[in-house]
Amino acid sequence: MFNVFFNKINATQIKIARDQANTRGVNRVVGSLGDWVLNDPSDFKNAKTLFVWGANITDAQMHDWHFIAEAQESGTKLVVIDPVLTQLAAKADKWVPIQPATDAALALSMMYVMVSEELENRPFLKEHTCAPFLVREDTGKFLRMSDLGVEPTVIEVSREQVSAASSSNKGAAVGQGSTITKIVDQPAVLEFDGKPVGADDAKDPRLSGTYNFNGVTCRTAYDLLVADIMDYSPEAASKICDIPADTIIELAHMAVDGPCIHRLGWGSNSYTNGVHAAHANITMAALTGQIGYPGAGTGIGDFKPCWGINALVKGMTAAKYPMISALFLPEIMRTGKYKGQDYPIKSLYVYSGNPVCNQVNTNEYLRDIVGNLDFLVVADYTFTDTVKYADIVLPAAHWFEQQDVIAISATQCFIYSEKAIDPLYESKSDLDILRLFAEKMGHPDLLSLSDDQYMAQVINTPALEKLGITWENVKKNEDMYWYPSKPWIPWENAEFKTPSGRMEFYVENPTVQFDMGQEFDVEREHLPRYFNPTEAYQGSPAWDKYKLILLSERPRFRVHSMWSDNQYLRELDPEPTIKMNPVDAGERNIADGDYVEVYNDRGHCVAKAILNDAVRPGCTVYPKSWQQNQFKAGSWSELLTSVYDPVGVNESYFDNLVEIRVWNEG
Ligand SMILES: Nc1nc2c(c(=O)[nH]1)N[C@H]1C(S)=C(S)[C@@H](COP(=O)(O)OP(=O)(O)OC[C@H]3O[C@@H](n4cnc5c(=O)[nH]c(N)nc54)[C@H](O)[C@@H]3O)O[C@H]1N2
Ligand SMILES: Nc1nc2c(c(=O)[nH]1)N[C@H]1C(S)=C(S)[C@@H](COP(=O)(O)OP(=O)(O)OC[C@H]3O[C@@H](n4cnc5c(=O)[nH]c(N)nc54)[C@H](O)[C@@H]3O)O[C@H]1N2
Ligand SMILES: [Mo]
Repeated sequence: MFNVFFNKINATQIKIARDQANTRGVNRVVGSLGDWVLNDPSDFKNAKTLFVWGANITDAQMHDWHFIAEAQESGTKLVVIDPVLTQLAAKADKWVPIQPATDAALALSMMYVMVSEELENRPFLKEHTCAPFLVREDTGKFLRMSDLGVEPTVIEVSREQVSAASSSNKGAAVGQGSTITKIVDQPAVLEFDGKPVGADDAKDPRLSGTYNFNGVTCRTAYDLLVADIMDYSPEAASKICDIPADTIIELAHMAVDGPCIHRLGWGSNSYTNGVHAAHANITMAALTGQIGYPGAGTGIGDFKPCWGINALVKGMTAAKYPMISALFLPEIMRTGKYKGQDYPIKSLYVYSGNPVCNQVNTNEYLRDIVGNLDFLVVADYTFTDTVKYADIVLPAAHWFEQQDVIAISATQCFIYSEKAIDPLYESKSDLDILRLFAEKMGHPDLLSLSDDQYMAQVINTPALEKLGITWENVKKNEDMYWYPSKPWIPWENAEFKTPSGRMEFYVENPTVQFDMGQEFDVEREHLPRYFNPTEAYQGSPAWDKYKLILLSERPRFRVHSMWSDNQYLRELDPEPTIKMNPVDAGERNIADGDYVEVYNDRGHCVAKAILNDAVRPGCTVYPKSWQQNQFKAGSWSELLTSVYDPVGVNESYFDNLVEIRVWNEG
């Protein structure tokens, strides 16, 4: 409904810049079935080992925890890679307290062990990955059969075939109608006898080898990967990751002895090298072949694509202006320009978000964005940090005050959320608010259907009706599953959504997660690599003044800032706190329970110190999303950098250094 309204009035929409780096790193290797997909958690028990990289499932994905507990009971080993001894890490068979922002180095080193001990899965590499593809040294692109004088073939495939089987994803699709014309120009590989042939025609392609094409050296993608990996012996990576070399070797052996699942959270995602951590991780699956069958997979979260919903409700028109990433907004507001053109943004409508509390660099946000607006409107049902700066506050109805359907992707389920009471006082549902706007802004018929009619338009599609799911049935049954028969496993039969249909750990044409014309180093992006993040490492430019890495955790008793004003929950969790290692506290004469000031060049805040060995020395952790009026001074987001990686276009919540000192009121 927001799209219907905003597109009609030619508004520019803001693209959130979170949870993006992981997505880029994984999807550029396997293609996309949607963001953040992984084997259904009920499949975890089929894994011999479950690796959890940077996720705190007991606190942040509570609905998944019992699946892990049950998997452990049935023999699955749990390995948790996290700088903090979280609740989840405490339950693990093995906790690996990694130095922050070094996950890519660990994964590269695990691959070093696999390759040097010849543990890699060669049949899988040859058949289902780009490993044997020849890469041209001059262009960085795959050598194609057309380079060798073989005419591309043109094939016709039916549209149904395309959607049914992702293997027919090979080649570029053109045209409309019931069939699609595909031009297939195969990447060249070296056949066992050394002759170049099309990848899918080779009997036994070589993983290693060099080919001279008119004076241009071409090497296999596998050789290029191995050359990269060779810098990361367990001894070398041990220094970067602060993990014993023996542990790295042990982890590599566990990762080879499958089936195993690697579940990535948002830990490594929150640094400017996060894309490569995810890219390195999924490349391990290319080496082991452990993906796409029960107990085997690599991915983020546990989302499943929610197929069959219709987004084109009555009144929907195309957007006139492209979306803008939240991370580009400060610059656009400072200069009034976007891509060299005048782009004067005068007003901002905020709903279902609390950016002053949750986005990075609050002082910049307030100065450059809020400070350059003529008009800020916020629709919310609580008095948030963002509401404080609004010119007009619209009291939105709570979800208890309206009916809705929640498509819970994690559980493959539509849940009917019934209206409990009528909206109190002047509050209105978001849709009713938009209806009033539309009327006053000259579009009285824009949102003319009833709430029920819109719901029916969204849900009553042929695809869902086949499963017996209709709006009427969802209302009656209260919850309905769209995948009732078996746990979902992405990439079954090793059919990937890349141009070649294989895992392309060598990325031929790197692209950015959100394109606003920004420049990036294409050469760096072809393969997974380790490099320093921006700030959160010893020796970074900020290191002279600030020596503690600032991490956050999900608040146990809130969802972000939601429920922060709930008095019962505040009895359990009354005020902002920060955990630090007793060694770091001792050096700063900080005692348990002291109020401390956490600060850097960007801002500061005051919180209660909790001394805790669970945090690595050099790291600190705070539960996120307290609101400004709950601090004695400042707020967490003031401390966070707005620097971002142009490829991931993601907020860097953990890529920050701070110092901490005892705070005396006044
Ligand atoms: N209770 C509650 N649950 C929530 C939310 C909430 O607000 N409250 N928010 C929800 C949302 S929107 C999201 S996106 C998810 C995110 O949930 P998670 O995926 O769990 O993400 P984070 O809490 O950001 O961080 C996960 C872990 O990464 C670790 N970490 C930090 N740096 C690194 C690193 O360099 N390497 C590794 N390996 N680990 C690192 C942190 O110590 C932390 O334990 O949680 C959701 N669940
Ligand atoms: N330091 C740090 N900061 C982070 C992160 C981190 O790891 N560390 N993680 C980031 C991540 S992953 C996320 S997802 C963001 C979350 O950031 P936000 O999306 O800003 O999270 P919330 O605080 O949940 O804000 C939701 C707001 O919408 C309101 N609301 C709820 N339902 C409705 C509705 O139906 N209509 C309207 N109009 N309003 C409604 C709520 O009252 C609340 O004020 O935080 C990010 N910020
Ligand atoms: Mo999130």
